[in-house]
Amino acid sequence: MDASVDRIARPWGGRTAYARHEAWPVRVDTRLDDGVAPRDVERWVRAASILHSDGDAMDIAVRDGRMVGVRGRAQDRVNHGRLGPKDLFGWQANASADRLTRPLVRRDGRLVETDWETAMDLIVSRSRALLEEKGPGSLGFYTSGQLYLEEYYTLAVLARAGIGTNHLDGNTRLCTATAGEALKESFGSDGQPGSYDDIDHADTLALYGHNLAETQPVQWMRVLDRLDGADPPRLLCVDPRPTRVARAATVHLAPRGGTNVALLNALLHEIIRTGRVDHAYVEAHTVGFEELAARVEKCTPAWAADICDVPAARIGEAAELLGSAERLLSTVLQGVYQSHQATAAAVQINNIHLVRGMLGRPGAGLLQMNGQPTAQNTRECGADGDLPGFRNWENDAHIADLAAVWNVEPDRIPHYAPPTHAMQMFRYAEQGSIRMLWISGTNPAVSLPELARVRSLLSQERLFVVVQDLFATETAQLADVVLPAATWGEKTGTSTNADRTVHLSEKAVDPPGEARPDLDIFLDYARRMDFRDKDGDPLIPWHDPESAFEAWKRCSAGRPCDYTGLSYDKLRGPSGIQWPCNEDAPDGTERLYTDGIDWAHPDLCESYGKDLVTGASDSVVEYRSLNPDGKAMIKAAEYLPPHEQPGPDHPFQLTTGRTIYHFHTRTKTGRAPQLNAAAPDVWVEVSTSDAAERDLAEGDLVEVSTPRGALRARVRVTGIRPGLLFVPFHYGYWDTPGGHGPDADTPARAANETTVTDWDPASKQPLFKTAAAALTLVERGTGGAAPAPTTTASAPSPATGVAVPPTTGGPGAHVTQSGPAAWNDREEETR
Ligand SMILES: Nc1nc2c(c(=O)[nH]1)N[C@H]1C(S)=C(S)[C@@H](COP(=O)(O)OP(=O)(O)OC[C@H]3O[C@@H](n4cnc5c(=O)[nH]c(N)nc54)[C@H](O)[C@@H]3O)O[C@H]1N2
Ligand SMILES: Nc1nc2c(c(=O)[nH]1)N[C@H]1C(S)=C(S)[C@@H](COP(=O)(O)OP(=O)(O)OC[C@H]3O[C@@H](n4cnc5c(=O)[nH]c(N)nc54)[C@H](O)[C@@H]3O)O[C@H]1N2
Ligand SMILES: [Mo]
Repeated sequence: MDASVDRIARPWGGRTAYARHEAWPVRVDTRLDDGVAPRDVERWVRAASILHSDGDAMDIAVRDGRMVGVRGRAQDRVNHGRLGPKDLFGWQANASADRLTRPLVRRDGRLVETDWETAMDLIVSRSRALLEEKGPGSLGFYTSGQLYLEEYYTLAVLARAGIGTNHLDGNTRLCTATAGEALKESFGSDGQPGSYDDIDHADTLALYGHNLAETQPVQWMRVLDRLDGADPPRLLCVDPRPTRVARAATVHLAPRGGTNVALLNALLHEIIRTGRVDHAYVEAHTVGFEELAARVEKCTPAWAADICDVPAARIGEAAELLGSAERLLSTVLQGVYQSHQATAAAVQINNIHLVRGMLGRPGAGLLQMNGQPTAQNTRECGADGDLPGFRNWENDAHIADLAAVWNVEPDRIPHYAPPTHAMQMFRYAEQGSIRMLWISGTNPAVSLPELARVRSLLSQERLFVVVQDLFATETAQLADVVLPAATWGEKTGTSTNADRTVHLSEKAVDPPGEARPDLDIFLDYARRMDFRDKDGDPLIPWHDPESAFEAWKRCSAGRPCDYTGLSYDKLRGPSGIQWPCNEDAPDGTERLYTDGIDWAHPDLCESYGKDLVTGASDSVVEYRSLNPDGKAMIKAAEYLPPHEQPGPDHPFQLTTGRTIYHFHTRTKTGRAPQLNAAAPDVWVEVSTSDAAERDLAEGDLVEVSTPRGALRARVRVTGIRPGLLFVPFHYGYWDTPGGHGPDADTPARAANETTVTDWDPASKQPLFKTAAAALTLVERGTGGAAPAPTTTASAPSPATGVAVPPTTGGPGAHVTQSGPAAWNDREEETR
């Protein structure tokens, strides 16, 4: 039976309950343009979503050379046919009239249209001049977590072995650097241990700083379906906001911002104290337990209760859930990775799994999540601060191996220091040692911390900025050359989601105007630069997505992320295959570490590790003595208070993040009418008690300020923890009168006007979740509600008694849903 549902008002659709250990039922979500019926669709083209890390498989409906809709793929292992609101509506932005269709170059201070020849010539001549005058270190590349594997790999080869620069990183630094680092610290190498299928088997789910309901709505549907079925899992949520996850939780802890390590140390203390350690597992597969036991010995729930402002009894209940679990699945995301002591905290969650032996079995899994759709590929291809194939930059054998794959001398690949991290690259650009910065698929003028500084450093005369994007973003407007890119649906490539599932997305329609796939742009640049290998042959001999994929397979051979068993043809078969996929595992690999730890041996590991608190690197000698046999490493960390604490001038804590309806800087979702209507402008979440104390009400206009800057937003009074403010970071300036930044006509509204330039010592991930802020009234509301959704964590607190109109998407928001469409209270409870 098909049902039609407003999927803006009901983002998760109807329930298909299932029991533990059963297969998650299929439900196919389809949205077609108004007036288009399924029989009107000429072709369905295979793709996977690129608006989160879930990797939801979907087919694109094409008619008359245009996209007219999308449909979830029933057979896919990830989504079993379901799609989230952004998947259902976001694709409409592709056809937006303001897409970039021609290259732009800056002349007399203004960006003007030009042809590809002129634009590429300019980039190539600047690159050559800089190489000659200042050397490879004067060029930097800042890329994305939203391109395809083939594009990152090509960029990594051209930057590392072509130019020979160490300055290549992704916006994944802002996103999943901590996931990668935490996996390296505990397991010696990146590589996600768990699988989404663990949701089907777990008896306990623990979500740390992860608003799964809004940021991976399809896996949240899976959790909701299990909660409605037989033998439902117990749920632990650690988040200071009343997210949907928090509301469905068995135990919800809402700690003070930046205190994750204190809380986790107390949870570990309790697990050890109550005798829940799997000593056989610890003995067989780990090193470092004694140090952990000593470190957390004094970290009682009462101790943590003071620091975290969470009742000690509640911490005890949470520890009891974790300690009594027989199959525990944990997920971790930005409430940990972008908060204070990010890596130290993420590693303590690994430690819970190691001491409890909760790895490598169905339901016993760990997901150090990704956020962006292809962040995993950025990391494995070495387009961020890693080397391709998770090779270790400090291990000469790994460099020699990579050099052999590329047929270059090893000294051609910079490995004198760790690959430069993004925050450092922007510092180099500010100071003038980087003179050309090529930015692809990211919008740092909205997404980096401390925007006034970012705008000013990108505007410097001496810095040559290339921006490759779909739209004239805030960043593009500061560029010297803008290259119009083709995107999802207009180009072919592979992407790997957070649970190592590889999907192929194929070209469905032509890109607008002269826009070109990112791969073609990088290949064109490499050809013009005439990069050669050591035999004088082209360094990059591949010429299209499939040949790039084949080249990557050779680079991945024998590494943890082994793709050698995959091919485009195979990816057109059963939908979604998890790496490693090779001769030994031709159908892919559901879980890592089913039989001990594979990649932590000193000769194999990706990193020799760091001190979690200071970030100081360990040497190979230290690593060999700590972990000669390549076991998992249990690393302890002491809690330290956040650097920026509330005080008299800035009495609040400020955190930032997401809502279900928007993706990042809204370049796509802001151009999809249903999504934009659901959350049209910025707001600030204030607790009921803080609002009462300061005489603030729903809809009041306030200023949120920190030592860096300020923004203006309307108040939404919610059940957020008292003392904490939350601002969504989606709202920049492209759709304001100013166009690119705050000015006389455009009040500041981007969250990152206020965030701090500070990062985790180990992962170098910036701190978007911990700052101190002040709140002042600018203007009383006129009775209208804040422009914030009511279906989500930002739902108004019932305690205020203020009537706020519910979020709906109107007629265009209806989606068909095949299969049973049961509704339950959990769904309706929000208003
Ligand atoms: N709708 C939507 N989905 C997305 C995206 C999007 O933009 N929109 N982006 C994708 C990307 S790239 C990413 S990285 C993911 C991010 O996905 P999430 O990490 O789930 O999203 P956030 O809203 O950034 O942060 C999650 C939660 O962290 C909590 N938090 C803040 N500070 C702390 C703290 O100190 N401790 C703890 N325990 N929690 C804290 C916040 O209250 C928030 O609810 O989402 C992906 N999916
Ligand atoms: N305050 C605060 N700041 C944050 C965060 C937070 O929680 N709080 N989260 C951080 C995180 S986790 C992330 S991931 C970042 C995201 O930050 P950004 O990466 O800056 O955000 P996006 O809006 O996704 O930018 C992607 C850009 O790429 C373009 N694009 C899309 N597809 C393609 C393509 O195929 N090719 C090309 N060339 N361009 C394309 C889009 O139009 C867009 O301009 O923000 C970070 N910043
Ligand atoms: Mo992210």
